[in-house]
Amino acid sequence: MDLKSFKETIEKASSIVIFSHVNPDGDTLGSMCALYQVLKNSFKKEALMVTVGKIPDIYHFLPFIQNVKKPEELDLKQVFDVAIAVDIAAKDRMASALPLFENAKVKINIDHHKTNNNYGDINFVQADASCAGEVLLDILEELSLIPDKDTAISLYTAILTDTGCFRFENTKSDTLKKAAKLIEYGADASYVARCCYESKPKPMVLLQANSIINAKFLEDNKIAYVCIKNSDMEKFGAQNDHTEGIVEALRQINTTEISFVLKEVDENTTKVSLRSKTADVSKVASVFGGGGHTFAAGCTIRKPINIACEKLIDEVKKVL
Ligand SMILES: [Mn+2]
Repeated sequence: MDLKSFKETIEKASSIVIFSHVNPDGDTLGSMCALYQVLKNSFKKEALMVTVGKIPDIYHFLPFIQNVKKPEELDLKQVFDVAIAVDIAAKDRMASALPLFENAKVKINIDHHKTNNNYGDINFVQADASCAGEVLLDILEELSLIPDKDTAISLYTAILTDTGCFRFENTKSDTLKKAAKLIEYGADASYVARCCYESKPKPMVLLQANSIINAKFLEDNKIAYVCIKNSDMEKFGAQNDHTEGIVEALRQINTTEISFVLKEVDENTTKVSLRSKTADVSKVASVFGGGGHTFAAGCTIRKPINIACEKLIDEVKKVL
């Protein structure tokens, strides 16, 4: 039903905009680039791609990524026929680009977050899918559209990165079958892995090492966390996206049950990433207005980093 209206809506549209979430990752960018190309090749539609925040350098290999625009380059009063959000758990994750989504005549929501409240007119939300890329691949297959090589590379990137190289609990038999299909469609697995995991800028690696050295441990080492201040970032010449991977590195310790990273955005704003092995950290994130998955969640706390840290520790202890 939704699939039929999806197809008809796209066919009728004369203007389409695709959104990835703020501070984009491999899933949201890979899915967006894949969808862009499907619209171009199969529907003959030239869509606009939008993201807020820096695109991490490692994702510059994604086909068509250079076409992605920032909201400040656009007229936010424009009215598009169709707006499509990919990998966006909640509308506010579109940040300053949100007006473009809200103004659109038809809103489509393609996602895999269990906290997604079906905010679109047409919703494809599969909480059991490993990533938004998997949901998109399902849609393409239902429509009998075979991804070309570039589309396959983008979708494979979405699956590879959101499953942490097929290691996380969201890696199901179906996930591997889809990844295998994408390789058949032309995605080069070792090329994508090299781009995503062996192309880190030096400041990122040094910041990670420094963060691990400065990590703190609580509750018999069950909780591992680190506060990253702007002064740490400056010391290594690191950029915002260079904190990625630190929270997972802390979870790798055998005693860690819950890990989290607090990142100073400014004097009164702190960004938080949480990971766990068994505890539900999405509950912690939602206390502060954030969200995500059981074992991977995030939020922003409107407090200085030290105060945010104290409040967070209290909530983390509750779910331990
Ligand atoms: Mn995702």
